[in-house]
Amino acid sequence: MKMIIAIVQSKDSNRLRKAFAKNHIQMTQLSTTGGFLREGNATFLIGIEDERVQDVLEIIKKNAKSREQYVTSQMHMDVEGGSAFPVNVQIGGATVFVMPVEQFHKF
Ligand code: 2BA
Repeated sequence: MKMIIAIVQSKDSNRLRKAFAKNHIQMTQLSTTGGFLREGNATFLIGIEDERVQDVLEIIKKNAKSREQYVTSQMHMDVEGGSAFPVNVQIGGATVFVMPVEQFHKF
């Protein structure tokens, strides 16, 4: 079994949640905040059998879009002493971690 952690943009989260439901993939959705932009994003926790990992990755790939965004990053403001200027960043589609699960219990 694997634990997949997928961070996607909030804009894609509804579509992705529906795709997981349609494919009978159990998951937990968390409302999270990106450390750089400090904007809301969504993190999905998906515990899944090894043989279905590829299916899950395909679903994420299909439903999470990459976007370019001009932002006035709070981090730049912090680091550079308040001089806010816009930077162009490419966000997503998805940042995905796949980890082995040592044990899985439901009590
Ligand atoms: P944020 O930390 O808000 O980052 C949003 C986007 O800003 C990133 O997109 C990246 O293109 C850019 N970015 C991040 N740090 C930067 C920096 N120091 N200088 C210039 N640009 C920077 P993604 O790479 O697609 O990441 C999207 C979100 O995924 C991130 O939101 C964060 O919440 C999460 N993430 C990305 N890499 C991660 C990692 N290694 N560990 C944990 N979470 C991660």
